[in-house]
Formats: sequence, structure tokens, C-alpha cells
Amino acid sequence: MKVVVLVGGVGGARFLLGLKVALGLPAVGAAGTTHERHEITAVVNTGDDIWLHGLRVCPDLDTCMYTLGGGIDDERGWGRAAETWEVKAELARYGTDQDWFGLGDRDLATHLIRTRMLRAGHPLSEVTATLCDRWRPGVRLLPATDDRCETYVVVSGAPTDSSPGSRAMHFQEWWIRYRAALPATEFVPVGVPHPEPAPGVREAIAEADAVLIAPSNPVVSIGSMLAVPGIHPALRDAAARVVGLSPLIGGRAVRGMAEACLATIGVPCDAGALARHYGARTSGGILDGWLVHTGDHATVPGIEVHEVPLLMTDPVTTAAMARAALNLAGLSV
Ligand code: FO1
Repeated sequence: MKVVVLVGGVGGARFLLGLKVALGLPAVGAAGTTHERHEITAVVNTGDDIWLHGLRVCPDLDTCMYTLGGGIDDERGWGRAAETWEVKAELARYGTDQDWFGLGDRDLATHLIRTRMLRAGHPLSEVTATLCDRWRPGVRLLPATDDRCETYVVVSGAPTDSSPGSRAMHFQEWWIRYRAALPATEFVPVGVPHPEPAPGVREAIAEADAVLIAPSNPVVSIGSMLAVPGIHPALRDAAARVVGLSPLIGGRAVRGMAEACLATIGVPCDAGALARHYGARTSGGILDGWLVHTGDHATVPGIEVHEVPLLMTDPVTTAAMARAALNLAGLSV
């Protein structure tokens, strides 16, 4: 069975843990046998990627790789377990202006390897495969695109000492330094004018038996991937059913500051409104099915909506929602 999942950061990585369990694979690490009956391909958001201190940092790819490979810090949900911050502290002592970013010493090795390979001309998809040779996440991690296409946030407001006034900043700065508290008027992709889906992305979607949209940030994770030309059409034309899982429970975002992101694009923080935003495949959107949390009733023309518990408290609970999504996609697991 070939399952393709569009994922972002922490929420997406946790969903992948449950999907592996639902398919009889170990949550962490790769299955022992090489003949496993199932193949999971995660198409991962690269809009959060950033150049910092001359190094290329790919937060969502690393969060998925560490989470599925057993290296993640469970409490933060990002970065490495048993991390230290000596280099970060030294950089601050030099007075660098990027000390708002949590650059861990162990994490730094990943950025060094990635940057060296990129500088040698290897595309991000090849770099990711090489890093996964070590981490063995048990799923194929594909960047949405090998091209630079970073999410920038346009913030408004008069400049004050705590707010920069109206300007564009990298998503990571808005998210981490300003905790998404600055009113954002727009999210814009910055980088290559016409980014291409990474090699294998379109083929994986075309050959999938099921395509899932993980409960990730619908704007800066899923939305950023849908903005890569070629990905939305690939979903629209997929032979498989496309099923999404709501990241909104009871009108609130479970993780992160997705509510601020939805407000910026004018989508109500509601599971039904989000499904309408993604759209039914029968009317040019991407969804055939949509899982909402028990009690969050939603009826969306053209989309089959099921209610299941969607709080990802642990891999077993997450496996149940992944199983429900696969069933709604027409697969029995
Ligand atoms: N998130 C934070 O809230 N603070 C940080 O300092 C931070 C550093 C960081 C470093 C590496 C990495 O892979 C992720 C990191 N994140 C941090 C998480 C990251 O900003 C978000 O998870 C994604 O960009 C949004 O999904």
C-alpha cells in the first residue's frame, strides 16, 4: 500500500508516527524487513527553511527526521533530545542579531552537513535522503520543492520599540522572535519565481493508494506546499482519494499559532470553514474526505466528513485517527 502525506512541522511529524503504527510499522525507526507491505512518502513543507549564520536550516524536514528517527526532544517537539546551546550562547556574546533562533549544538551538525552538500551542488532532496541514511525514519521524506521558496510575513502597524512597524520578515522570525503576535497582513513566498515540486513528488501522488493532508498548519505548512506550482494539480488529478485531518478542534488550533495564520487569510478558525478553504476535489479543490474532531459537526458539499477523536496524545491514539483517515480514503487497515 502506498500512502502519501503532506506534512508540516511538529503536528505533521507526530501524525506520521501514528500512521506508521496504523500500518504495522514501528513508530520510531525503520522496519527490520525490507519487504514491508506499505510505503509511506511524506511531502514536507520547506517554506520555513532559512539561511542562518551561513547555514541552511530546514525546520520541518528536521522535525520529521528527528521525530521518526528517534532524535527529537519530545517536550519541545523540535530540535534534538539532550541538546546543548554553547554555540548559540557564544554567538550571542558576539552580539549577532539572530540569537532569537534556538540553534542547538547537536542540531548544528545537521545544518553543517546539509550546507556542505548544497554548496557541492546536491539538491535538497538528495541531501535529505543522505541525512536519513543516518536517522532511518522509516518513511521517505521528500521536500515539497528543491527550490528556495521561503515564507515571509508582511506585518503592519506603526513602528514601536517592540514592533518593527510595517515590513516583511522571515516566517521563523515572526513565529519565534515575535511569537506570531504581530498582526500579519499577508504571507508571501520569497525565492525562486517558479519553484518546481521536488523529484518524485508528483509521481508519488500519482501512484498513491491514498493521499492524506496531515493536521498541520493549514496556511504556512499545507498552504505553502499547495502554492508550489504542480502540487495542487497533482492532488486534483490523483487516482487515489485525498483525505484531510482537521488541525482545529472545537474552533481552536491544537498547535502553534495557526489561528493567527487563518485570521490573516480570512478563514474562520473552524473545521468546516477550513475544509471549504481546501475545497472539494469535485469542484477544483483537493479534498474527497475530511476528518473532524468528535462533536465538531461540519457539512461541506462534495466532501465526505467523518467525526473521530483528533487529539494526538500518543502514537496509539494517533494511529486510530490515521486508520480512520485511511478507511475514509477507501483502504482497510
Ligand atoms: N521553534 C521555536 O518556537 N523556537 C525556536 O527557537 C526554534 C528553533 C528551531 C530550530 C530548529 C528547528 O528544526 C526548529 C526550530 N523551531 C523553533 C521550530 C520551528 O520554528 C517550527 O516548528 C516550524 O518552523 C513551524 O512548524
